Amino acid sequence: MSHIIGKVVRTGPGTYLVDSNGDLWFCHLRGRFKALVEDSRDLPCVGDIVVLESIARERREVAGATVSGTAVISEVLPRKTQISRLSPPDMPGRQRVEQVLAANVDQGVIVVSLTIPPLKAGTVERYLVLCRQAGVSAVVCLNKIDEVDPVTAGILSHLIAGSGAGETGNPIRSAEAGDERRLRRTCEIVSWLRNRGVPVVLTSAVTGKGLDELRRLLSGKTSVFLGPSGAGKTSILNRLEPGFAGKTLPVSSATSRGRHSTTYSSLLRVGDGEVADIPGLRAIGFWDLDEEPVRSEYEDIEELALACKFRNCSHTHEPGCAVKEAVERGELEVSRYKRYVRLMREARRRPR
Ligand SMILES: Nc1nc2c(ncn2[C@@H]2O[C@H](COP(=O)(O)OP(=O)(O)OP(=O)(O)O)[C@@H](O)[C@H]2O)c(=O)[nH]1
Ligand SMILES: [Mg+2]
Ligand SMILES: [Zn+2]
Repeated sequence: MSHIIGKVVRTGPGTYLVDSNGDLWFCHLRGRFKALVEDSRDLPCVGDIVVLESIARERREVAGATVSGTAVISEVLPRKTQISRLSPPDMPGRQRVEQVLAANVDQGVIVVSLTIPPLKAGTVERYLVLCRQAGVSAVVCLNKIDEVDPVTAGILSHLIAGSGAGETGNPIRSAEAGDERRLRRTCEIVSWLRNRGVPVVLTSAVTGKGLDELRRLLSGKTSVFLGPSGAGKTSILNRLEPGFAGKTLPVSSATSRGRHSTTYSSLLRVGDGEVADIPGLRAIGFWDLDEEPVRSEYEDIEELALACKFRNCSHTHEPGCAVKEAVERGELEVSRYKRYVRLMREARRRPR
C-alpha cells in the first residue's frame, strides 16, 4: 500500500483527519508539498480529496477520534467547487490571501439568528453572493425561532408557506409595537428570499423545530454551514447528530456577538448527506469577486437599470439614473441600494 485517497474531514493547526473508506488517518503535509504550495488556496481544507503517503498503521486516539494510523498528504486533487473568501485583516502587514473555507460542497446553508446576534439583510445577501460566486445553491436557515414570540413565529411560518402578508389583513400590525420594526425587516428578508426561490427554513436547536425539514434539504448533498458566529450552526448539528459533540458557546451579552466557539472545520455525516461545520465568519471579504454574481443577486436593481440614460451607469452620480429615481420615489429600499453599490464597487476593484 504505497498511497491511498481520502477526504479531509477535520482540520487543525497543520494537521488533518482524513477519511478513507471509513478509516481515519491523522495527517500532516508532506514537506515537499508544503514547499510547493505558493498559495494558501492550494492547502487542503475540509471536503478536499487528497492523496496520502507514508502510511503507518497504529491504532490510537487523536482529539477524541480513533485513528488507524498516521500519514502525510502529498497532493490535493482538483476541486469540484470551492467557497473562498479574502482572509481577514487580522495581522497588520500580513498579506491578505484567498482562504478556501470548504471544498467540493454542493450547497451553502446560511444559518442566521432571528434574535441574537441580530438578523441583518446585508449579511444574508453577502452570503448569497458568496454561494453564487462559488456556483453552489443556497438555503437560508432562520434559527432560534424558540426565542421569537408565537405571533411573530406564526407570521413568519405563514410567509414561508407561501401566502403574502397582505392577504391576511397585514398581520404585522398585530405584533407588539416594539417588535414591529424588527418583524417588518425580517418579513422583508423572507419575502425577498421566497421571490428568489431560495428555500427558507425556521429552526430551533433547542426545541428541534424545523430540523426534519432541514434534514430533507441536506439529504443526498454535501453542504457547508455558513453564517455569523453565535447563529447556532454547531448547535443545530449537535441536535441533528448527537454524536458530533461540537463545542458551542453563548453569545456575549455585552456585544451580542458570538464568541467563535468553533475554531476548526469538520465534515460530518447527517443522514445520507454530509455537512461541513466551519468557524463563524466575522466579516465576508470577497476574493476576486466578479460583477456577475452581484448582478444576479440584485436582479430587481438590474431591471430598473434598463431605464437608465447611460448604458454603463454606475447609479451613483449620473443624470437620468432610473435606479436613483426609484430610491427617491421610495420604490427601492435605500439600504438595499447602498449595499448593491458597495458590492459592485468591491467587484470592480477586483485585481485582474
Ligand atoms: N434559544 C436558542 N439558542 C440557540 C439556538 N441555537 C444555538 N443557540 C445558542 O446560541 C449560542 C451559539 O451557538 P453555537 O452553536 O456555538 O453557534 P455557531 O454558529 O456554531 O458559532 P461559531 O462556532 O462561533 O461560528 C449557544 O449558546 C447556543 O446554545 C436556538 O435555536 N435557540
Ligand atoms: Mg460553531
Ligand atoms: Zn443608473
